[in-house]
Amino acid sequence: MSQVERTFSMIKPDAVAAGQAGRILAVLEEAGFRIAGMRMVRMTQAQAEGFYAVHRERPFFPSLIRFITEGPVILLALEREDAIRKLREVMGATNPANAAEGTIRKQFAASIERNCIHGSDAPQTAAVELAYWFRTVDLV
Ligand code: FUP
Repeated sequence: MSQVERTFSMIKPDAVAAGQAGRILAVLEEAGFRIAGMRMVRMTQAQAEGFYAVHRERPFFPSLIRFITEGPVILLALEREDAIRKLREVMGATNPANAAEGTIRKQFAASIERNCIHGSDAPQTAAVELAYWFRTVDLV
């Protein structure tokens, strides 16, 4: 049985700068996600490096940090039945070239790096990422 859970999402700087944040939020709401927390931040280098720490040895890490700090992002705590799996489904594949029709990345993303949205990939990651950006008492 699926149950209501929370996941972490982020509308990335490319989509915010392109004025696509509202349309992405509409897709998420239409997919049944309830917004339990929302905040706009311009990440510092240190915040970005901490958030993406699992990728720090990867060749794309410096470029990823440059991208994610280039402008503001919208941090989201999203709630739904089976939220983690469902968010990954509506986001589409990491590389928009491989993303299915109708997914957010297919519609709005330009490349594997500038891919418009983040979503936690597992319950443990969701817990860590939510706690990184939101205080539990601020989620409604
Ligand atoms: P995802 O969970 O779909 O966001 O994808 P990953 O965890 O594999 O990657 C995290 C982020 O690293 C991606 F959103 C974009 C970036 N990335 C690159 O820039 N280049 C790559 O080759 C792979 C990932």
